[in-house]
Amino acid sequence: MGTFLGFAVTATLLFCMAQGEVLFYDFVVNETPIEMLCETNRSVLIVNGLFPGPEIRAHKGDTIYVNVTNLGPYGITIHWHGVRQIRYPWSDGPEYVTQCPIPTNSSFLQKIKLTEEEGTLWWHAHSDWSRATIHGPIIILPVNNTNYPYKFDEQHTIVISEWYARDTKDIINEALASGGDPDLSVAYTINGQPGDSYSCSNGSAYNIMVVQGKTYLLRIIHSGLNEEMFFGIAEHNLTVVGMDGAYLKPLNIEYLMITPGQTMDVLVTANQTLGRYYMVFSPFVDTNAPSNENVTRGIFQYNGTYNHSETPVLPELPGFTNKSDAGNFTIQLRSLNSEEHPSTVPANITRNITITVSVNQQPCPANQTCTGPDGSMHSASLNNISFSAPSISILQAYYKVDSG
Ligand SMILES: [Cu+2]
Repeated sequence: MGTFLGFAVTATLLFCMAQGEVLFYDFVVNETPIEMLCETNRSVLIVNGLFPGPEIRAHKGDTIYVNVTNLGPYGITIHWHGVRQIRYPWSDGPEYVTQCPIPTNSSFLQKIKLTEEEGTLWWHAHSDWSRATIHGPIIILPVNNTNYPYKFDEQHTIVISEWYARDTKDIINEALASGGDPDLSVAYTINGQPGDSYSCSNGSAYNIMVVQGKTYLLRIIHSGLNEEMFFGIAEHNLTVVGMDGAYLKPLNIEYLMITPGQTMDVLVTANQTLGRYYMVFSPFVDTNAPSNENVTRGIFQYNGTYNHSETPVLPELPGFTNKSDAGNFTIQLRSLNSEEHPSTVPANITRNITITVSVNQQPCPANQTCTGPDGSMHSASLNNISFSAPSISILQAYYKVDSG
């Protein structure tokens, strides 16, 4: 009887976990004026008037419906980055791959099926470079009655973004037409704030107020398009405990390196003298391509009585081109692989696939001027095959069109 009851209880628990809650969100995409770097009335495409956009907060196993209304001037889609969308690819977001863009002045109900993900992920537009300003966090909490595999007192979300001086659709369209390098970003921002290393941004750096002795979970999301970034907080060690919606073996380090699209969950304990300490994102550049070598700074600020007007302490981060420090960080990352959070990577390899990613040069078409290397056009490829988006969704065509 005891065994039978035990089985019944376990089965019920599993059933509850698999079901999860159903949550609803409304996203309205619209051109909205934003104040940034001395400019006060430039409009950019954002969601619900927010940059970064609104947070989705759910539990593992929940199902989320997001009604996306596009009031912008061109079609967009929203992608749920890192959500596996197991057996439900229909509203995953990549434009012309799983769905067509949502046209101007219309809505589409997108479904997000959370299954194995737990930790921090993010959502972003998946049309051209619209993701530069259309993005926000997805926070996935442990199922009720289960715990984080680590302890903390408070949590904060940190979204690092790249800011461009012009409309990002114009930038990418011009680069594609000319075959040259797209414009560089002009600033990096932490939660929409470039911080005090830029003019016009004094006094508006992103601040985390901390209490001595407490431990903070920082959910870091790199929503940028191009540059990898080093991150550190002056005089504080970081413990990386999660990445891309999965737990890691705790890794204690002085700095981390995060790539565009990645998310990292990091613990930091306020265990230093009362004061103000810079948290800095600084680019890591491993190619000869031009890059924005600015940094962005926020402040990790202790509560209490001390001289608040003293300049905050700066962290020592690896230099822009320091490949070995970048590699030394990445090579230490390991999945948690505990009893509660097993690693389910297949161990029996039956087939090897080699994929070569390259940026090639194509000859400039006749009667055209190209601005790529030696007057050519840049052209990216996988195994020397390039891709240009069709005008219908590949997934829908595959399932719903008989021929052609
Ligand atoms: Cu993505």
